[in-house]
Amino acid sequence: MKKTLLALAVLASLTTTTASAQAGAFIQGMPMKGAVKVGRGSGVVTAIDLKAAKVTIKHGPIAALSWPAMTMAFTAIPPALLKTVKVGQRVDFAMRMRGSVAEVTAIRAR
Ligand SMILES: [Cu+2]
Repeated sequence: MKKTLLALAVLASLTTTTASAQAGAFIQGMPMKGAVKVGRGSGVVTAIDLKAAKVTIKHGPIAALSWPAMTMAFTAIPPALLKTVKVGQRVDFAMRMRGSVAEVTAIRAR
């Protein structure tokens, strides 16, 4: 939790005034129960489930979360993100772990 707050504080301090206000709202919107960790990764999309709003990515290591390379499913927030990528594409993405739920919050083809 300490690490998360520090990461969010750093994030907020790096943004402009407007973005900083948005980051504040983002933080306030987070449930206080369970740690939220944010990170960035890249990999290849191996599956997209529009109905479940999930994307499976074979991703490389994600340093911010001390994750090794793996293949896993993320929930897309918002689900419309999934309309911008296709199976087989190499992508860069931003993600967060909210408790045990992995979410992709931005994704784009490389
Ligand atoms: Cu993973």
